Amino acid sequence: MEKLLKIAVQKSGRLQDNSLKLLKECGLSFNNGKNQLKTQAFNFPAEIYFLRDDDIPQYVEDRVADIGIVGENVVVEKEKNIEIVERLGFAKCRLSLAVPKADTYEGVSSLEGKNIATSYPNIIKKFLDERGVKVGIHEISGSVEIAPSIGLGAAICDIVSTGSTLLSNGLREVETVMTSEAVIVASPDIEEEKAALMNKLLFRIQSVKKAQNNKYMLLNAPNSAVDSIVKMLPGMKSPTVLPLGTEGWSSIHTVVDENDFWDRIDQLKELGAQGILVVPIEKMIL
Ligand code: PRT
Ligand code: ZN
Repeated sequence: MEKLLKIAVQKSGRLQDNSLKLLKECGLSFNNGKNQLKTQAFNFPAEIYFLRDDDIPQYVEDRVADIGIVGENVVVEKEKNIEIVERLGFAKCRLSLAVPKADTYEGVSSLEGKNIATSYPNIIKKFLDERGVKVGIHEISGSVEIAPSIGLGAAICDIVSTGSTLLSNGLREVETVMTSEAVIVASPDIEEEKAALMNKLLFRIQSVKKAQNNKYMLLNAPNSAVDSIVKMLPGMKSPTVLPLGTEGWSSIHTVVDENDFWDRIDQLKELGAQGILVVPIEKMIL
């Protein structure tokens, strides 16, 4: 029987939508019924397991799952024998220390001897040990932000994204302990056949990621400006230049980096470009 790549994703929560979207963009098609715990892809030798995110590192270490999609914060906290094989760029957040707004804070030493409420005991302990600060750790699994107000700790260490949860609980972020994003993890001892399937999937993921960071750009320009425009738009090899129906004009097609296309557009307009279209790319194979 053909081997299946067993992929663990979060059953429900912040990672689920983007994890499934990514697998679908990589060409995997599968049914994911609401209460399903396991499903098989129709067109790729893969099986998808729906699990609590906290359990994914253990399952991957035990090779119950071959790979998993999980937050880096959970990977670091769980300290399992697994490795990050790809960073996915979604579910970005940071793990931070926060104290009640009115409390004085003059660096981590202000926490000496105090209790910290957190769902990330290993990470925060290591962070403070390295800085020579001794604290008590009060491990709680949720609603960490209310801990100081009910006497469960002088500070908290929790995930922050916009910061509005801290604000509405009267807390102030004082240290970033780590930054995080969704990642793919695998066992360092993954078997050869599974590794081959994993690499096939990773190649597709990289193509999807590249496409997301790039845009396809089309524009019209007077022939006198084509050379200058081509010089500033390297594209994948070099831009495509096609004559337009209107005498003396050309159409230029190229790929631009998402991060700098606004800057490019200003320069292009100065050079006489018109009718600039920027469209998404679905996949990009270099
Ligand atoms: O049920 P299961 O155990 O699978 O899920 P979960 O409840 O443990 O995790 P979930 O779905 O909340 O988060 C999964 C992962 O998403 C986390 O491990 C992070 O890697 C990532 N992530 C990204 C976040 C956030 N952003 C986030 N904002 N995880 C949690 N939060 C929470 C945070 O705990 C706090 O309560 O949102 C609140 C803060 O948000 P802001 O925007 O108010 O700062
Ligand atoms: Zn969880």
